[in-house]
Amino acid sequence: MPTVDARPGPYSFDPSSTALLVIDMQRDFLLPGGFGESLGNDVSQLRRAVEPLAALLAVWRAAGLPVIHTREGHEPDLSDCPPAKLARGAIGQDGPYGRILIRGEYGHDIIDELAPADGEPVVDKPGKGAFYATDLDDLLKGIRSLIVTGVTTEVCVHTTVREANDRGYECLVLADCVGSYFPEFQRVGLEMIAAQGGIFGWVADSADLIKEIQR
Ligand code: C5J
Repeated sequence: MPTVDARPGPYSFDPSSTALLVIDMQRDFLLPGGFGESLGNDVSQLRRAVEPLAALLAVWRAAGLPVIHTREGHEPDLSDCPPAKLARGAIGQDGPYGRILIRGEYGHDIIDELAPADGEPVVDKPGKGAFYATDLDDLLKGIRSLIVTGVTTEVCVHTTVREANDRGYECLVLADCVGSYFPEFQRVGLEMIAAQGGIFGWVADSADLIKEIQR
C-alpha cells in the first residue's frame, strides 16, 4: 500500500479506493472582482496553491485515478441561498465576471489552469461543506480515502473534511494545494487537522504524495 509521509503520522491508501477532491478553485474566489474580494480579501493569497495543484492533477490523471471538483454557488433565483448567507456578502450582485457566486456565470466556474478534464464530475454545492445538499456521498461509492485540495483552507476545505471524516472517509489534506486569504489561518487550519493524533485527518505536502504515486 502506498504510504505518504504525513502529519501526525504515515497515511496509507489503496489507489483503487482513493479519489482526489478539488474544492472550489473558482474564479469567484481566486480572481479580483469576485466573491472573495467582495468580502475584503486579498485574492492573491490563493494563487500559491494553483501551480502545485496543477502539477498534482497531471500526475494523478496520468495514473488514471479519479478526480472530483466542487463549486460553491447558487441558483439564479437564489432560492437555495439562506437569507443569513445572502445578507453577508455580494452574492447575486453584478461583478466583472457576471453575477457573483451564481451558477452558469463565468465567475462561478473553475479557473482555466485547473479546468476539469472530460468526464470528471463537478459537484455544485450551495454550502461550505461539499456533502451538504449534494450527491457527493453517492458519487464516492467504493471510495474510502480522499486527497483534499482547494480553497479556502479554513472554510470549505475544513467543513468538507470534517463532514467526510464523520462519514468514515480518511482524508489527507495537501498543505501546498490548499489556500487561505489569511497566512495565519492557513497555518493554524492545517495544524488543527493533524492535531490530537489527527483529529479529523492527515496533512502532507504534494511532493510526498507524488513520490508514492510514481513509485
Ligand atoms: C468561502 C470557500 N470561503 N470555498 N468558500 O466562502 O471556502
